[in-house]
Parts: sequence; C-alpha cells; structure tokens
Amino acid sequence: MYLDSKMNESIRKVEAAREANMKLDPRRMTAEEKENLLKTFHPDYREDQFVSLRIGPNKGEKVPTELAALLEGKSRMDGLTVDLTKPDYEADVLIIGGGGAGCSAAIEANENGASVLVVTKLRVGDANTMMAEGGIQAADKPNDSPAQHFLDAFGGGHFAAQKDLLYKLVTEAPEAIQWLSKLGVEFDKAPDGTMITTHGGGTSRKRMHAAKDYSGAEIMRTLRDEVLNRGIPVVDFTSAIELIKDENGRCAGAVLMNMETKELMVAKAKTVILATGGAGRLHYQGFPTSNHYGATADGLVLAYRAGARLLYPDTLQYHPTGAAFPAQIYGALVTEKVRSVGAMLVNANGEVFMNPLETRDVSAASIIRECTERGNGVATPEGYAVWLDTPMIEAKHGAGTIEKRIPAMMRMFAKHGIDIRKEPILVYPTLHYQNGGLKISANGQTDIENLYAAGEVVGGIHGRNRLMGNSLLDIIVFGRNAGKEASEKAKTVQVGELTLSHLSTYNTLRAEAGIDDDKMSPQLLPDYVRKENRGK
Ligand code: MEZ
Repeated sequence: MYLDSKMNESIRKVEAAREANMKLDPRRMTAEEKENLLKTFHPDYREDQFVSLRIGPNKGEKVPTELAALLEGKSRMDGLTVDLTKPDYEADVLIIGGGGAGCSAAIEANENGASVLVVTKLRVGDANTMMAEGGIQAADKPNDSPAQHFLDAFGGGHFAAQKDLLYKLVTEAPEAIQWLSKLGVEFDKAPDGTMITTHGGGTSRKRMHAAKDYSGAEIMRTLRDEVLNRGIPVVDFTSAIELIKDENGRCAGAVLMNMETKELMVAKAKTVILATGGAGRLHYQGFPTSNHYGATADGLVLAYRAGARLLYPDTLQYHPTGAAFPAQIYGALVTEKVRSVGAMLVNANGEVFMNPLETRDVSAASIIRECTERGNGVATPEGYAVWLDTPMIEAKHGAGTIEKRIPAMMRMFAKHGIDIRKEPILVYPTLHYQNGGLKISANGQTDIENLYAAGEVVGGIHGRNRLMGNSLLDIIVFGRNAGKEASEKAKTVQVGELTLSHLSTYNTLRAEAGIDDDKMSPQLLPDYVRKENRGK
C-alpha cells in the first residue's frame, strides 16, 4: 500500500512493463564494466570516508573513519582495576560471543572434553546468524563440486581470499550441512527427500540450501538448543571489555563487564575464541544496516589492542536489497533469495537495468548508480530506491510460491500493508557484512598465541566481497574448527601470571601518536542518542 502518488505512478509503469521484463535475460557485466562501476559507485571507494591508522599492527592502512576511532580508542579499563589473581570464572576454553560461530565452537570444544564458558553481551543467539535469511552454500549435488564452489567464491571476492581458508570453507561445506541436519536443522527438501538448492549472486551452480527465508534463525535455534542441552555454561548480558594475556604474551582470558550493573569480572582460560561478529551498527557512511543490535566491531578492537593484525578492514558489504520503504523497516534485509526465485530489479520507469544475480558489490553499486548518476530512482522519505518486482515470482512460478519460499518477506511487508505478491517493493543497499577482520591461520588462531577467532570477526576467507550463503557456512566451518583446535591446544597449556600490560603499551603508542580524544572502546552498543542530547 503505497500512498505517495509518485510511487504509485511509478508502480503503474512497473506493472505495464512486467510481462515484457519477465522475458528478458539481462546480460552479465564484463570484468571491465564491473571494475569501473565499483570504482565510481561502491561506498568502499569513497576516499573521504576512510583514514589511515596511526598506531597498531595495521599502522598506515586505511579503515573506515568510524572504525579507526574505535581501534585507536581509549580502553574502558582506563582508571579502573581488577584483581587478576582472583578470577571469577575459569575454563579451558573461553568463548566470547553467543552467535552461530560461538555456539558451533562451544559444541565442538565440549565434544572434545574441554570445560567451556560462553559469554555474550546480549542473549545467546542474539546475533547476525539469527538474521540471515536466504541460505547456506555447499557443493553437494552431482553437478557441482567444492572446486567449482572455490572458483565462484574466489572470483566473486576479487581473487583476494586467503586460499587455504577458502579451500577449507568449500571442502568442509558438505559435511557442515550434514552436521547441521543431524543436529536438527530442517532444510527445505523435495518430496523424495533431496535438498532443494537455488542460485545466489555469482554462483555457477544451484548450491544454496535454505529453510525457507529464515535459514539463519533455523540454524541459530538448533545450535542454541544444542549448547543449552549439553549444559554448556553461558553468561548472558556480559561483555568482554579487554583481553588478558599471561606473562608469556599468550592470550589467557578476558575482563568481563556486566552490561546492567557495570561490575567488572575476570575470566581466566587456557585458550580464548573471539566470535563477536560484525560491525553494521557502526553505520559506516550513514548507511542503515541489516545487522543485529550488538554488531559494533568489539572483537576487532579487543584483538587489535592486544596486537593482532587485521586483514582487509577497508572492505565492507552493502547488501543490494535493504528495505527502503516504509521507514519502520528501513535497512532491514530483503533476502537475495527474492531474486533467486525470480524477482528482477527495476527502475522508476519500469526498466530492468541489470542482471538480478550479479555479485553483491556489483549489484549494490549498480543500484546506487541508477539512483544517482542516472536519476532513475524512486524518491522515498529516506532518499532514493529502486523496485524489486516481487509479483514476477508468482507470475513465473504460480500462486502460493511466495508464501512457500519467502514467507518471512511476505510477513515483514504485510505488517506494513504491502502485499508483495501483488505489489513490488522498494530497496536500496544496506550495510550488511564486514568482509575484513582478524587475520587467522587455517587452524583458526590469530597472530596472538592461544587467541582464536571465528565468524564475521575474521577477515580473508571471502576476499574483498562475499557471496550469499558463504557466511552461514563460514560460521559453521570455522566455528567448529576453532572449537576443536582451541580445546585441543588447551590440553597442553599452562597459564602463567595474568597481566594487562598490553594496555600500557597501547596507551604509550596513543600518546606518542598524539591521540588524545577520549572515545571509549569497545563500543558494545550502538550510539542512537540524538546529537543534541549527547552528554545530557
Ligand atoms: O549470506 C547472506 O548474507 C545471506 C544469506 C543473506 C540473504 O540475502 O539472505
């Protein structure tokens, strides 16, 4: 239900062109066209939105301005003390983060006989995993192979992925699907029991496994149940505000903070796994986000301050189709699956302006170009947008398809009076994923001994752009991997005297670089205080 007369006028054009548009098979862009498009329109190329880091392992490299302020920020421990000799918690493996990667790690570490502690600043399962919709990739069909999966992801990521990590991702994908199925994930299946798979942007084979369009929620539900059923201790509403090392420079725990009372506690561990997720709630460049409330780059800050290197921190993913209208769902994810099952992107004049399954960076840049340089966007209260012509889906595949394949989308828009079976929807890129993050080796360890990382906090698995469905996959493959490796390592670790001396080192670097602003980090929660009310 679009009440704006300009929007309605534009919808009439989309409806008039629908039949002809459905017959189109828009060509893919050439490599040169893509490169020019990205350079001119992708937000990663806006030089004025990045600064060079002045301190730390990535000194001299560019990162988003908002992230630099946190990486170079002042520790929340400044002026505070904790008694490191009297830990409040002790475990073999401390896992920071209760999303898909953290829970997968917890299950495997528990399976390997380790005592595990999960701490999470919100509740277990409050994570981007829960919000992933369209599916998880795995090359497990006869016409496909991990090699094919590798080529798609390597090309889609601009040939920048760490080959050993990507190899692990694609070769362990089929087993990851089996593992999830055995734990109880209800993937969509054909009547004969075979998995239904679809295309995503940049895939050469149909390898997206889904649970309708709430794939992440179904996976997270299952992992969370497994963690709780195993009796793995989980401390909710408790953030990690600094890592702790031992006298030998190895990671050995974290300072925790109760999010409500602000009480500080010490968790001592033989190994630590960071699984703190992404950064969408930093709203880089003012973009809305599809991310959950806790996505504030905390893990990057903790590890960077302790000396871990980041890989590709200057590359972010803007999901091409964030909801652009109505305002209540501005930035919410409109899953790529909507395009996989047949909807095309159409401009204000009813014209198809691109192949709907280009890779995400290319699609996002193409939508931005349509709305800016070409002036073919639909005006919305928030800016401009293009149409995603959802009624095409049932025109192609028959009545009932939308409710069966993308019911969450149908429900999200129905709440606002829009029936996506009958009306197209307005979309614009939304901040969705950090392609960069902590550098790890294939065993999941960061640059710091006994500090492991898994999930969105890691960089390098996907290169400089990630394909749909490879993130749900990486949290499982690398979450499990980190759980196995960290628990195995814990068997051999003798923790020395605990210390926070790396904070003094960091403070010295700050002072030497003349950094005197008092922005505290990690940020922990998004900053939604109106500018005029700040400090009140
Ligand atoms: O991998 C993702 O980011 C994903 C599955 C998102 C989506 O469009 O549904």
